[in-house]
Amino acid sequence: MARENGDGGTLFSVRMRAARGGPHEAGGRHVSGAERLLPEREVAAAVRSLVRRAQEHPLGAPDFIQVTVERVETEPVRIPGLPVTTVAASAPGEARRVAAVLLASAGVAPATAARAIEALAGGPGPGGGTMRGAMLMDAATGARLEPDPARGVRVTRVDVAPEARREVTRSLSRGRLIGTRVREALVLASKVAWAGALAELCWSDDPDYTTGYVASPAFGYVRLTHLKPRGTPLGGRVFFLPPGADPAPFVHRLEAVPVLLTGLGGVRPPVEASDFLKEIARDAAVSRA
Ligand code: WAQ
Ligand code: MG
Repeated sequence: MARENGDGGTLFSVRMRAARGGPHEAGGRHVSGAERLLPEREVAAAVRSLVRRAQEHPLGAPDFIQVTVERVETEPVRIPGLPVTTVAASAPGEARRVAAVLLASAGVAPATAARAIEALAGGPGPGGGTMRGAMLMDAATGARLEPDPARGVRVTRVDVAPEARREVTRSLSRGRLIGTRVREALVLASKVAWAGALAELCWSDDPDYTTGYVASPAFGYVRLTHLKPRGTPLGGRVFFLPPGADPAPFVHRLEAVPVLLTGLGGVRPPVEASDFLKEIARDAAVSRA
């Protein structure tokens, strides 16, 4: 039975994926993807805008675009968004040091964090390409747990709640975070944290987008400038699971349970990487005391 959301209408999941050189499952390179969760009256406009986004992608025009529109049959879970911090790093070396420290503080073993960074830098897909979805890693052992290592796990059925959009846009633009990219990444990361990941690591496969992030329920969504070198077409996402966790229920939550963000956890002014590292060390000393 379809349920009404707070906005009075049935929700639809709208998903787009685009590839070049054939469909993904025939070996095409992933170009662009996106997911929305919307009231019915907004579906047609969203489809148009996602098709246009795929066609105008900086990685080059796709020759395969698939858009799926599907009614969501269950009531969405409403969750708050993660708080946002921006850490200004000077180069990938420094940004990745901060990422490693944050991942360790969230319970990811240092060797696992190093393996994740290497996988993203080298191309996480089989043969060193990109993936359409995310890798899953056991935080302790670094073992890859995604059922399909070529595709990865795709987070879908998530969006900002219609009634929270205005406030989310306002908070992000007050923090000088304009555009859909940051918002979509924050929405995704908030669902991943809610679903039970200890942490997430991400940077884009878009050659010119070099800011990435580490997120966790413990410290929120921490953006890191220069997490990847400019010009490389490799990137992706890693979701770290608690040691020994079964990936199946986690994947089910990410793909099948509809989630709406009810707001944002705050946006902090940017902080220099060196100051941020001191801050983390201080907090760690306090919690040990
Ligand atoms: N579920 C799982 N993995 C995904 C999804 C999804 N819905 N969407 C993208 N990915 C994976 C996939 O492997 C992509 O190749 C990779 O992530 C990168 O996707 O605060 O733009 O859309 O300034 O290129 C982060 C920082 C930007 C934003 C990330 O990723 C900020 C970005 P992209
Ligand atoms: Mg991309």
